[in-house]
Amino acid sequence: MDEFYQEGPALKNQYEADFLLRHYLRFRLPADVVGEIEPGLLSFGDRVVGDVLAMALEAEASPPRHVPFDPWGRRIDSIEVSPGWDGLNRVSAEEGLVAIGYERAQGAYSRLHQLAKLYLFHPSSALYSCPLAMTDGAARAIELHGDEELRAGAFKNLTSRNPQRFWTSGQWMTERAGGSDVSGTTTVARMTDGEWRLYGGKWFTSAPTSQMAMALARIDGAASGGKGLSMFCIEARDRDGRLRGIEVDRLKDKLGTRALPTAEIRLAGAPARLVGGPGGGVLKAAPILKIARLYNSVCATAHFNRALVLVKDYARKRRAFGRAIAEQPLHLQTLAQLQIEFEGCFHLAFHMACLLGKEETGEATAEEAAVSRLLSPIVKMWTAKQAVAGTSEVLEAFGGAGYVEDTGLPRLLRDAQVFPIWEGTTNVLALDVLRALAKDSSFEAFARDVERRLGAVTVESLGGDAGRVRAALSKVAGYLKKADPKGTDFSQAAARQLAFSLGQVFIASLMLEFAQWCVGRKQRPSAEEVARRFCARELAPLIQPDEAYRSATERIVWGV
Ligand code: MFK
Repeated sequence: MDEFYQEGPALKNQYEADFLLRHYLRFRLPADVVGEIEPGLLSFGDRVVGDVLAMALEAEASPPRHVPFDPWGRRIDSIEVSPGWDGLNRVSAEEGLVAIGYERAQGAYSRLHQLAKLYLFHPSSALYSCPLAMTDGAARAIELHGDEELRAGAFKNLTSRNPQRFWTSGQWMTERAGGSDVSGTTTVARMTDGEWRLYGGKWFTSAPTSQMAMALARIDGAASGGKGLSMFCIEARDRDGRLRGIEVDRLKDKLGTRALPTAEIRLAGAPARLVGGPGGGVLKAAPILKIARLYNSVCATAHFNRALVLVKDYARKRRAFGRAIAEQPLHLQTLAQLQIEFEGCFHLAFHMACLLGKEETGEATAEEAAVSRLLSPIVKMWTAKQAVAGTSEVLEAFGGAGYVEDTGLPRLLRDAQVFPIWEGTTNVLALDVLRALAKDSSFEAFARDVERRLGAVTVESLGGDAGRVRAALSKVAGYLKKADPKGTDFSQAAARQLAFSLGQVFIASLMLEFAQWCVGRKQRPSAEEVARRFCARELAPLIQPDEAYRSATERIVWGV
C-alpha cells in the first residue's frame, strides 16, 4: 500500500519572490536608486534562505545560557550564545544592516533601503533584529546628542560594516516598577571621581551581550517624573569583555524570542557617560523610541509576510476534498483576506520608513514631521496587532501541522506575540496618539496629507473608494472637534478606536495611491482590488464614551 507523505512549505529567494516589495521600491524610488540597491537585495534574498536561516535555526536550537560564576567561584555573569547567534552579528555588520541608515548613500531613501534589508533579514534572524533596533536607536541618539568622543568612538562602532569593529547596544529603560511608566525610573546616577556611575535595577534588558547600552537614570537630587531623568551611555565591558559594575541576576524565560537573551540586571556602579546634558531624558530618548518602534513595525510586517509565504506555498501542495486547498473557495478567500491585511501593514511600515529618511536628512517639511510624529505610534500598534492575528490565522490554515513544534510553525506565533509588547503596548501607544494630537496641529497635517493623496486618485474605478475614505476622515475630524485631545478619561477610553480609525484611513489612502500608480503602469493588477476591499470596511469605528457609557463599561467588566 502506498503511504502518503505531505510535502512541507518551501522558501525561495525572498527578494526575487516578493513582487509587492519589488513594485513598491519602483513606486517610491528613482530608477537609478533601484538599479543601485537591487543587486544587494537580490543576493541578500538568497542569503536569508541559505546561510542566514541556518544560523537562526542553530541559535533557536541552542538558546543562550547564563553562567553566573567561574569554576573557582568568581562572579563572571557570562552569557553564552551559540555560534549561530554570533554569525548573525557578523552578517548584520557585513550587510550594513545598521550602517546603511547612517552612510546615507541614497540620501533620504537610505532608510527605505536599509529597512527593506531588515524586512528580508528579520524572519530568518531568530530576532537578531531586536539588538539591531536598539543599536540603531543608540546610534541616532549619539548622532543627535553625543559629544565628540562618543561620535568618534561608540557611534563609529555601532555603524561599522567591519564585524571586528561592529558593536551592538542595549536599551535599558524598563524597571520593575513599570515598563510603560518610564517616569518612575529609580536608577540613580552619581558622580564619583569625575565619572558618572549608575545604581539600580533594570528588569528587561535584551541583548545583554552588547558592548554598550543607552539607559535612563535620575541624577542624585534631580526632580521626580520623566523630566528629571537623564540619558546615559554605558560602556558595559572592559577590554577583556568583562562587565563593568553590572551583575546579571538571571535570563528571562520567555514565551518566544528564545534565541534572544533578555536579562534582569543590577547596575552596581556601572560607569556611564551623560548624553546631551542633564535632564530631558524622555525627550532625548524619543528618537530612539521612534526608530525602535519602526523596527518593530517592519519586523512585524516581515514576520506576517513569512507566515503568508509559507501558507500560500503549502496551499498549492496540500490536497483535501479532491483538490488543492488553494482551489477551495473558502480557503482562497481566507488567504486573500490575510494578504489584504498584510499589504496594509506593508504600506504603513514602509511609508514610515520614507518619512524617517526625510526627517533625518532634513528633507521633511514641517507638515511631514507632524504626520510622522502622529503616525509613529499608530504604525507600530497596527502592524503588531495584525501580525499576531495574521500569524494565528496562518497556523490554523496549516491545520494540525500548525500546532506541531518540529514544523517550526508554532514558533511563529510565539514570536509574533512580542510585537504588541516590545516598545510599548497597544494602549500605551494609543495614549501616545492623544499626546501627539494635542501638539503641533498634527491632525490638520494628517488630514491634508490624506486629502492630497485622495485628490490625486484619477482612476475612475477608484473614485467611490476615495469618497469613502474622505467620509471616514471627516467622521474622525468631527469626533476630534468635540473630543478633548488632552486625554480626559473619556477620550482615553476611546483612544484605541481613534488610533485604529486614523490608521485605517491612512492605509486606505496609501493603498489608493499605490493602486493608482500600478494601474498607470499596468503593474500589479491586484493592488486595485486590495485597495477596494480595504476601503469597503468600516474605516472609522469610533466610540464616544460619556458618563453612562463609562458606568455601563464598569458593569460589563465587573458584572455588578
Ligand atoms: C524583541 C524582543 C524583546 C523581548 C522581550 C521584551 C518585553 C518587553 C519589555 C519592555 O518593557 S519594552 C518597553 C516598553 N515600554 C515603552 O516602550 C515605553 C512606553 N512608554 C511611553 O512610550 C511613554 O509614553 C513615554 C515614556 C515616552 C512618556 O513618558 P512620560 O514620562 O509620561 O513623558 P512625557 O512627560 O509625556 O513626555 C516628555 C517629553 O517627551 C514631552 O516633550 P515636552 O517636554 O517638549 O513636552 C513629550 O512630548 C515627549 N515625548 C513623549 N513621547 C514622545 C515624545 N516625543 C516624541 N515622540 C514620542 N513618542
